[in-house]
Amino acid sequence: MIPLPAYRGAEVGVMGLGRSGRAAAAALAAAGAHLHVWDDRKELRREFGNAGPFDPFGLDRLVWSPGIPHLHPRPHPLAIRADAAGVRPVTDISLLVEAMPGCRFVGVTGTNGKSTVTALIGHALGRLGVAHAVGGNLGPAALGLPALSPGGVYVLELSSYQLALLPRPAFDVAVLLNIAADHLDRHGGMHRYAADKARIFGNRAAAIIGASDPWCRRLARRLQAEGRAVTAIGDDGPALPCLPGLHNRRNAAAALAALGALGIERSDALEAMTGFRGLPHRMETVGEIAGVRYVNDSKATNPESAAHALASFDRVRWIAGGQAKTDDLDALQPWFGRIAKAYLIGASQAPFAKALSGRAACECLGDLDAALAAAHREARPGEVVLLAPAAASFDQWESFEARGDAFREGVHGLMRGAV
Ligand code: UMA
Repeated sequence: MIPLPAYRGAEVGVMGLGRSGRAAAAALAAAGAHLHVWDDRKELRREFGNAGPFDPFGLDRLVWSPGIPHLHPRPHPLAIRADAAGVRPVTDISLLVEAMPGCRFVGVTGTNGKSTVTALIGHALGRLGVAHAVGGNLGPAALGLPALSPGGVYVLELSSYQLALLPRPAFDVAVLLNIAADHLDRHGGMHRYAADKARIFGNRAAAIIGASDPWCRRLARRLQAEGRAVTAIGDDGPALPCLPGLHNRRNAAAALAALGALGIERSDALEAMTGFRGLPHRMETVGEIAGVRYVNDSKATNPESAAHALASFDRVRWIAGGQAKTDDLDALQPWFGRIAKAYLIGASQAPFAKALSGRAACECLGDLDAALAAAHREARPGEVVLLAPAAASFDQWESFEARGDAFREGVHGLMRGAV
């Protein structure tokens, strides 16, 4: 837990009692702050012994959970009251950065790949014996991380929600991997989303930026025009055994650049990165049956991310669909030729079938079990059965993790049956 002595006796509000709010409340209570907590779920308020109304007026600080809208699509009523009271909501990230001034901070964001890059940097620092902690959007929450001695490195995955609430520069090294349409309702459109992502650079961080999309390229040019040193991430990153695909070479290049910005020699960083086993639900090979590989990329919740997955294999039995962020599958256009057949599921199966019509063979199967069974039946040796839904999971699952777990269990069941 992060010590917060500056908050002893302060009046601090904590809005939202999920993972980040709970960690913040625990750290603030341990510091001796006067806590005022709120969550729209009554049972959570009760758990914290708070029965009364929540008034932002007079608060010294208001710690705001990232998932609660403070501007778009509509500000939460308490955000409006906080604004009227002159109290600006911040996230737990700000409190962590203020509390650990002797440490170094690496921030990693991007629409896709940020968890992998965050974990890869953390893995390499561990292999190199550098004191570090990894968390943020990836979890654990910022204020639940251990307190590091001066010189230690916090590697934080940052969501656009967290960045939108960041009042001032926070990071020594900032990585922006890519920008594609996502969470647009929460940011009020693509320009605002890109601007919120750009907040990661502040006015001093060593800037590492992907070069594969126009939003990032434009931002890199702007930072260079301001005289900032910018490292552009190309396609020439190292190929790590557990990270297949071109996009993962870019992810590895970004991690390498971040380690370089921390002063680590390239050869040491490269050696430390090998042995990284990847994260679950991200291009995770879960089994092989009769020459067919089964890959769980349940985290591919938008078409751009699914395109990276399709690009990684020559011939794919593609399981896709769910709660679509868009019915437009044009981001996948270059890779339609790699689809042996698409097995469509969930709420978006009909619009996805329409988008694929005349471009790739497809069938609407309804749910994951039926799609996996059909793909397994029809796959030929050398092909890959790939779960990369290009859509969120919430129409049929609690989370992308639950969806990926079900896929993995299904494959393991097929493997047992195949023995
Ligand atoms: N709540 C309200 N009013 C609302 C909305 C929510 O009171 O209008 C309350 C809920 O009842 C709940 C709490 O707020 O009790 C949830 O807060 P939260 O949504 O901020 O979620 P946390 O549990 O605090 O988790 C957050 C991140 N969640 C989001 O940004 C949505 C977690 O990222 C992160 O791991 C965690 O902090 C620790 O830092 C998850 C995520 O889905 C992985 N992130 C999104 C993504 O990756 O796409 C951005």
